[in-house]
Amino acid sequence: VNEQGYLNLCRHVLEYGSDRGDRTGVGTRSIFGHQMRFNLQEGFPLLTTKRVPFKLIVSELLWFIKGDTNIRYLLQHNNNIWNEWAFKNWVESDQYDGPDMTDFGVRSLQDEQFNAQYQEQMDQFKKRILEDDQFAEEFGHLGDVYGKQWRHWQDSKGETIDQIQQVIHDIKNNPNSRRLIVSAWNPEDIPTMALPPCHTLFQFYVQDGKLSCQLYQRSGDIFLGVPFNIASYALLTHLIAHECGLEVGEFVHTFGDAHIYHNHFDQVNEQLSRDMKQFPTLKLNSEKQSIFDYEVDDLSVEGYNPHPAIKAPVAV
Ligand code: UFP
Repeated sequence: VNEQGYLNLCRHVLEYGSDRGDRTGVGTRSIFGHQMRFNLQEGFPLLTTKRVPFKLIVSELLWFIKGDTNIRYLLQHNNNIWNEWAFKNWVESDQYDGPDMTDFGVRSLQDEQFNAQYQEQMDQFKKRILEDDQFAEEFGHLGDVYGKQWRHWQDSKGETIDQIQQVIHDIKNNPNSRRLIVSAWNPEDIPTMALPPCHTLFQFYVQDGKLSCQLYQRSGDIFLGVPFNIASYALLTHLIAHECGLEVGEFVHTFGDAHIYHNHFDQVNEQLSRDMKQFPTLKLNSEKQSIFDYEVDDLSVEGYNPHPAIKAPVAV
């Protein structure tokens, strides 16, 4: 129950994982293949052994659901989680003429002077995205990330497929289907994506009036990314269940490479030393029916009394 499954995963990886190099240069301890289950009837799976920022999960999910791939909407909601990926495109472009930002992710952790420069460039970048339409159009885009694949998958005839609309239609009309799938993994688009999708594919299952969802996540940063991913898919399941007149069932979270970055070990141990509390309850604005109609303020959690947040550097 609760987040025990998550805490067990942390312990398991620390104890039995293999130390590996990785794309970011930070290094991880990792396992391949794992599954956790959350019964959504027992509360909303927002971790309590550290605070997880629910509002950021809401604005990111609504951004995916809108089919938006530009960070401007996120910045308008004070959500900074995708900034580094857009910033990378900007500083690598011909138009950027500021100080050299090569490998800013690793360097900003190691070099304080560089970090100050980086923060300054990032602040200017965010300001321009918010204030300058043309700049936002050009540099706020992350390429063909989730929003594009979920809502506007480009087919070979030049038409687009709305996978979300389609899966909702199928859940309502053919709940026994074994084909209730949304795929974000589009091999043709991988080269133009800021980050190839970590949550690769998900499938729904309807039984006894309850909607369950299983996610296949190819790569999971257990400390920073996964707590977000759990809450995000739990929320998506609630929204789709509500629209389809179903109760929520389980969220099944399946992993490929599940890893803890070497510079997150202290934080994970701190988290493991804490007692878990009751999961909160999700509140939806009951006037909204379609998942396409929600605004950030329509969604909240009640009874969330977590331990304090724990900071850790993001590997970019
Ligand atoms: N990551 C997550 N969840 C996400 C997301 C990213 O855990 O939703 F967008 C992590 C996984 C990995 C890194 O540590 O980001 C992506 O790197 P790679 O593409 O090399 O797997």
